[in-house]
Amino acid sequence: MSTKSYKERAKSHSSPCAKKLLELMHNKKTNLCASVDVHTTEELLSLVETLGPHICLLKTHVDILTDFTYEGTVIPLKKLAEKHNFMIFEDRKFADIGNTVKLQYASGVHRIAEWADITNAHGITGPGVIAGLKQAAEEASNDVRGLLMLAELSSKGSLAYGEYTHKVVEMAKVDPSFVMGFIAQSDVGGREEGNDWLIMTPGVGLDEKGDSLGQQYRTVDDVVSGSTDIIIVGRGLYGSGRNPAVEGPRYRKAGWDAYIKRLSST
Ligand code: 5BU
Repeated sequence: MSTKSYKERAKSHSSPCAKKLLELMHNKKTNLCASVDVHTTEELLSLVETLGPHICLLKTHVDILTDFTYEGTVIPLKKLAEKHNFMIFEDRKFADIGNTVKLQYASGVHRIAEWADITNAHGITGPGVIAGLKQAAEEASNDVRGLLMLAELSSKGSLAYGEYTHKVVEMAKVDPSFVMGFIAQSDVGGREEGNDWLIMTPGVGLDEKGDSLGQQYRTVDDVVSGSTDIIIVGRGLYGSGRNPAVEGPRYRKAGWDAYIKRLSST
């Protein structure tokens, strides 16, 4: 777990993308990432307009959208990101050989490398996945790009633990300027060489314990007092019966208070 402030960590981070995100978090006073999994661009943009002021990061799954277009979806999303000052993380979970992920990241209808500040990948295929994605990022955009490696998952029965998690953390060390951290549920380590990995944690909910398809929720305090730098919250913000205008500030406050508590406990 890092006990330093986001501001301090921004100064010395090896990843330009992590630096940018940490500065944003410090300035905006939020460690909340909203995960907005909806069917239409209209729903997405409307939720982002409401949640935008409270988040440091928006997590998307653009392959869920039935009406995705670059012009109709990405351009307005980027405008909202500028207006409300947040970054964008496409949760694509790449998992193929380097050459294929390079093509998938840059091409197709989504052209993720052109617009998403951050994406993520499984380590199952080996370090070529990192090299392939990095090449695509460099060719597609002059903006900073960051990669999160999937070290642990929130779902029941996940096979990503123990030796597998350890090997993914070792793999990340091949490129600490592009790999900015991990999707994880705990402090996965790997800081011995001075790498200051960011830990982002999904499966966070203040009211539910899980869903009927294996999702497991932990509280904001539980994860942030452990090692989580950024909380990823989806249905807790906009699920049925929830008012995003109320839940946005509620999760933001919970996340920030837990971070301040962690800082003052050191
Ligand atoms: P939820 O509505 O808060 O359950 O949504 C969680 C989001 O995080 C959803 O988009 C998942 O795809 C994503 N997720 C996750 O829940 N657990 C994981 O371990 C990983 C991603 Br990796």
